[in-house]
Amino acid sequence: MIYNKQIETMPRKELEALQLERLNYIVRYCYRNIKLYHDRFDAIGLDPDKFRTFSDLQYIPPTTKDDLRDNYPFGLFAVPREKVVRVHASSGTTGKPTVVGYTQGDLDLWSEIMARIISAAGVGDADIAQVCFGYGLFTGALGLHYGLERVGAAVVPSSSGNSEKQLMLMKDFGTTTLIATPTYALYLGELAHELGYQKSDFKLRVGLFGSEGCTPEMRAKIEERLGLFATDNYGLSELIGPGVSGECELRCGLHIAEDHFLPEVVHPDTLQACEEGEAGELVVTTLTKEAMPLLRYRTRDLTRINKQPCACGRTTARMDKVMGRSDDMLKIKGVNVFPSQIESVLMPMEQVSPHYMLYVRHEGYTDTLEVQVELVDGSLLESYRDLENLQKKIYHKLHTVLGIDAKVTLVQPKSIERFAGKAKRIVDLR
Ligand code: DLL
Repeated sequence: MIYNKQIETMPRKELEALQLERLNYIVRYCYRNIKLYHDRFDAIGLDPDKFRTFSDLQYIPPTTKDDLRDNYPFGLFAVPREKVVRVHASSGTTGKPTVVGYTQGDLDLWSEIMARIISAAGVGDADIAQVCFGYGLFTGALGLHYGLERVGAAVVPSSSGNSEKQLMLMKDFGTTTLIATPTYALYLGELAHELGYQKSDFKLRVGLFGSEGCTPEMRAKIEERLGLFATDNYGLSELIGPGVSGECELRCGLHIAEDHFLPEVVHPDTLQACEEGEAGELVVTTLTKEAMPLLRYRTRDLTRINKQPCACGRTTARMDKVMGRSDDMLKIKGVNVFPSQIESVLMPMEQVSPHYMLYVRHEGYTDTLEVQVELVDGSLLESYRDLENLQKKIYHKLHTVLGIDAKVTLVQPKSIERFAGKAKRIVDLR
C-alpha cells in the first residue's frame, strides 16, 4: 500500500522542485538559528542568501558526529527550548552521546515517514505489531511505535529482552508483525525452536528489521525460522531515527523519504560527489526538520543511489542496503574487509550457525583476522578430521571472497553471545 500517493509517486521533476525550494529555506534557517552554521558560513564567506541551486551544496562544509558532540547537549537546537517536546540520544561507543531534539512538527513528520515505510511493507490496521526495540533514548522503538499507530496497527510495546516472554506474547496475542533488529529476530527464532514452539503457533506475517545491516543470506534464515516476510528499514538518530528509508514489498532498494531528506553520495576520502549509481558515503540534508536540522550530515554509511522509478509506482530514489560503515570497515593487511562479506560466506553453510564473532589483532608485524563461528552440531568437535575439513572449507571460501587469510575457529553451539539489540561482532584488539 502506498501511504502518501501524492508525494511517493510524484513525478521526479516536481519532487526535485519541492526539494530545492525546501533546501533554499533550510539553508537560510540554519544560518539564522544555529550558531555552528552561522559561524561556519561566515568563516568561509558563504552568503546563505546567494544559495540557489543543488550544486551550491558543495560549498557547505559537511556536518559530522563530532559537531554534535562538541555542541552537547542542546547546542545545535534551532528553536527555543519551549518548542522542544522530545529528546533522544544515541549511546555511541565513546564519550558523550549525540543528542537530538524534536518539535511537535518533527514528531508528526516522523510518524508520517514511518507510516509510509510500514505501509510499504504491507502492514496496516489489521495487524498486531510487537515492537522489540528497547524503549528509551534509542529512537528505534518510539519511531516505529508512532508510525504503527498512525497506520492503525495494534502496537504491543514489549521492548527488547525477556525473550521467553516475547515469544509467549507473540503466540497468545497472535502478533502478525515483528519489529526488531535482524540479530534479535534471528535469536527469537532460535529460542522459539529450542522451547518447542512450532511455526504454526505464531501468526507472524511480516518483519520490519533495521538499525543494523543484514545480508540477504541472513534475512533468508530469519524468514525461514519465523515464517515471515522481512523488509529492511534505515535511519539514524542524528537525522531523526528510523524513517529515512525503507524497502517496499519488491525489495529492490530502500525508498528514501526524499521530500524530507536530501541525499548525496560522496567519496569518503575526498568528499567529491560520486557518479550517479556509484557507491560511496551517504550524506544527508534534512529539508524540513525544525528543532535540529542538519546540513550535509556525514552518515559514514556506504551505499549507492538509484533514481529510476520503482515497479511499485514510487518515484522516490532508492538506496542499496547499507554495505557497511566507512568507519566500521576493517583494514586488515591493507585490504578493506566488510563484516557483511564474511557473513555472506558463513550464512549459507549448513554446519555452522548464524552466530559469529570477528577478532582483529596485531601479531608480530602483521594484522590477523580470526573468525569464530558456532557449530550447529557440537559432536563435530570430537572428530578431528571432520572439524579440520570444515575449517578448511570455510578458510578457502573466506580467502576467495576477502583475498586474505583468516583463522577459522569453530566453537561449541550456543557459546557465542546473543544480542537483544544491535549485534557487536567485531573485536578490534589492535
Ligand atoms: O539505528 C535508527 C533505526 C532504528 C533505524 C530502528 C532503523 C530501525 P542509530 O542508533 O543512531 O539509529 O544508528 C544509526 O545504524 O548510521 C547505520 O550505520 C546503522 N543502521 C541503521 N539502520 C540500518 C540498516 C538507528 N537498515 C546507524 N542497515 C546508521 C544497515 C543500519 N545499517
